[in-house]
Amino acid sequence: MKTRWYKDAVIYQIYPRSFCDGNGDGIGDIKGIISKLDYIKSLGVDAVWLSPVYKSPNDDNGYDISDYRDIMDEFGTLDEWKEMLDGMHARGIKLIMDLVVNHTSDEHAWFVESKNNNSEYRDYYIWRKGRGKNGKKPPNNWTSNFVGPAWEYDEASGEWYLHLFSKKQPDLNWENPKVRQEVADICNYWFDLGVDGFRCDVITYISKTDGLPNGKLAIPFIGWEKYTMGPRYHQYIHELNQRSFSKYDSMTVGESIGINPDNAFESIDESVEELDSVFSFDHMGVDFKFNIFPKKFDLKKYKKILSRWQQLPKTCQPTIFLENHDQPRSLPRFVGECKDKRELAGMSLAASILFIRATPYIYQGQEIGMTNCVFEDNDYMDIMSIRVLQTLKKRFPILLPYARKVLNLRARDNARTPMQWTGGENAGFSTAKPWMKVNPNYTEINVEDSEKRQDSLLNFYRKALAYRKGKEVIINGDFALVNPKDKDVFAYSREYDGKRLLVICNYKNKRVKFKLPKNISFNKANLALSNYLDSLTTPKDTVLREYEALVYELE
Ligand code: TEU
Ligand code: CA
Repeated sequence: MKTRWYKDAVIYQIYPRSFCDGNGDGIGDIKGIISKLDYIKSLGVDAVWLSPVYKSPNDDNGYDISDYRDIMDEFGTLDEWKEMLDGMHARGIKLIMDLVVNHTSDEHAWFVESKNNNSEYRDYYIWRKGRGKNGKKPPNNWTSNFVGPAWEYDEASGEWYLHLFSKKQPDLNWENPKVRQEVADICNYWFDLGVDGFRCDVITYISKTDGLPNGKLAIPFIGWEKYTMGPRYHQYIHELNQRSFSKYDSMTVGESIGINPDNAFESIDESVEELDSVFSFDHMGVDFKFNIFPKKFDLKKYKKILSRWQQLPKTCQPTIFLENHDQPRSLPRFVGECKDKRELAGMSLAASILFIRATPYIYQGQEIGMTNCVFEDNDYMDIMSIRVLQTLKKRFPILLPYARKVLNLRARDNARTPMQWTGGENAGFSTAKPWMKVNPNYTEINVEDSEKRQDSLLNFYRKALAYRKGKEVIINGDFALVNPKDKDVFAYSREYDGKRLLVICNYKNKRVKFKLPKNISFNKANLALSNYLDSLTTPKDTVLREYEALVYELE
């Protein structure tokens, strides 16, 4: 039975490698997570999305899985994982695991077997003959998301295998019914152990265009292909839903590149029985062209995109996130140089997303306002950053100075620096030298310090989450942008059954005018939440202070 609990849930994302090190080897682990369960509970979140913890050679930090039914040695054991799950459930926190099934690791037993031409596992992956004389050219022009061709040649069999990410992440062949049954079995294995749902990694990639035709080159130097939302995407996900997701009171969220408000209905409406929700990336593209090249953040555009998701029928559940392990930090990304107003800016961002109709995701460190980090070439640990730098050094060294700037802004490493727990050694993340650079601003930005101050961003998140809980107007209310053309202020109203909410958030580090539209009338107003001590108790035409955020209940 589906209770659709995710409609009133806030989900906290943990990137385990960087969350907390429990055994002093410099790498975050399950023991570390267990030690922070009370902290997670104290935030008021309802569930945790845990990035992959399965066995993996870590070419892509766990997104390359070599055994779907066991835990990575560096992270601990299955018994520790069970202890963690029990600890979460005991606190009323659900667990969403990461399901990475577009590809496996090349060290997965299936792929090792698959290298043998005559094995029944050959067809678990996508093997093709090459083009050109002797087949020494890749089967098509597709490029991997991590730079370079998406095909790797295998001498022994004289064929190529497809990998849309690193060559250590061969793509599974979903056309093979056995592969699809394996995936359902894996999901059921974890459901039976008690997990509450899955975040489905690059799930729209699973069905490839028939015949694997050449794709259009759309991103200079990097390429782009036609492999999202292939012809049997819906069929495969519906089948998985029937074999697994629908049998449990679960929730699923797809990482769904290619899904947008126009085609979302056929993917997430309750009637289609596929996924319960998706992450879309259209709002992450407002300040990065092709997801790579920085451009100026445009709040008007941003609001328009979010608002389009809000207009979907109530049987489609939107999601909202500002950060994850693949994105730079939201401070100062969406709010400009905030300097000494960093926490106020974080509050304005928080208030702007926490009261729309959506399941919000909060990424570790976002709740204390962790920021991007400055990296030298050798600091980068992410395979993507490393490959970009390597390729440029080899082939386009002239572009390096520009690329270094872009990389610093865009790198996934920005979100992966260790969680800043204290102002002490290694930010309290580990007693040993952490696996990757700690952001030097940990002396100033850390949980310990945030706990001490009533007016910290951390405590604002707590207040906001507590306020949100169980409010029909937030879960189900109609959404309308207020002053959509305003380029400084993100304001909106919600309405449900006569109850109204008005949210006003200044995204700028300056004072800006706010005009209350005529159609918003009320007899009584109650200021439910704000980030200044002396905010107006009744909304009216006013001048908002730097990053001022206001939430009103109207009657
Ligand atoms: O991400 C998919 C993906 O497309 C990103 O890696 C993208 O390339 C990145 O955001 C830069 O734009 C998922 C996981 O979230 C990511 O961590 C994995 O590396 C990737 O899949 C492969 O599993
Ligand atoms: Ca460890």
